[in-house]
Amino acid sequence: MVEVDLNSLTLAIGKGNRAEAVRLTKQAIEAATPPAQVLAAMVAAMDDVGRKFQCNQVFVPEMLIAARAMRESMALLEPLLVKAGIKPEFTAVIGTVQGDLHDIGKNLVAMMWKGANFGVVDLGSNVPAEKFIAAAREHKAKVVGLSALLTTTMPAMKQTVLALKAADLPGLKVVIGGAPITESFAREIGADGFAADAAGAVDTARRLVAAA
Ligand code: B1M
Repeated sequence: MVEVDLNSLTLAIGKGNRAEAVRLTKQAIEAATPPAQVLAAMVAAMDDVGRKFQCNQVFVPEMLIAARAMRESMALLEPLLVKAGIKPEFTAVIGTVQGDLHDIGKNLVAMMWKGANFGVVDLGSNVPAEKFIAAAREHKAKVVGLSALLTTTMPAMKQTVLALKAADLPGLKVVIGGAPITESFAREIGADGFAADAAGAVDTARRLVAAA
């Protein structure tokens, strides 16, 4: 069996080298590397890019090409993370709030929710509150998940939570997350739940729906 160097995968994504990232991801999958380990190597790349961005060592274009490499590698990993479900437990709507274009973490949560056998309606990024409300109503969702990566879009998250709570959607639970989001912010804006990462988002959604 081929020994896969996950550090090289981290480096390839960090440099935005898509071909190399895809090659190494395929190699890791063929070598039956646990998907969680492959994912951790990918996430480490984006953390590193973020640190370098803060120190002005890389700029937006570099972040963008790294994100593209990550997306292509994640597309290969997704089928392994998503177990084949026959009938979804319940439907969850997810999106990144208005003004925010970051979607990698949100995609991870969507992936994990699919893997947990939830039906997932992914609205993408830069989603206005009305779109969340319409989708929750149309799909009879039990959960709406909001993601925000910018401190400047936290007010849009608050506004979306308030709008969802004001809409006539009995029993709907709102789960929030993203790098600047905390448990106390979730309480402050009236969200039903918070998760620090994609795996936690599965537990939080399940717990809230079971308690409803
Ligand atoms: Co931007 N960016 N970015 N960016 N970017 C950050 C977030 C930043 C921290 C970088 C930095 O300064 N170190 C910084 C925000 C600072 C702040 O607000 N305090 C920043 C900035 C400033 C910006 C711009 C303003 C830059 C500019 O233009 N001057 C701009 C804003 C654009 C906009 O949104 N309007 C911008 C643009 C971009 C790109 C477009 C170039 C690109 C996004 C591409 C894309 O997503 N398709 C990008 C990227 C890639 C990043 C970093 C490098 C990586 C983000 C990422 O994908 N992380 C990021 C630095 C960093 O975070 N290290 C940065 C990996 C991902 C797996 O983690 O999304 O946190 P994350 O998700 C986690 C958890 O947060 C959680 O689960 C995931 C892990 O399991 N989670 C949830 C997320 N959503 C959840 C929902 C839940 C539960 C958990 O429930 C529903």
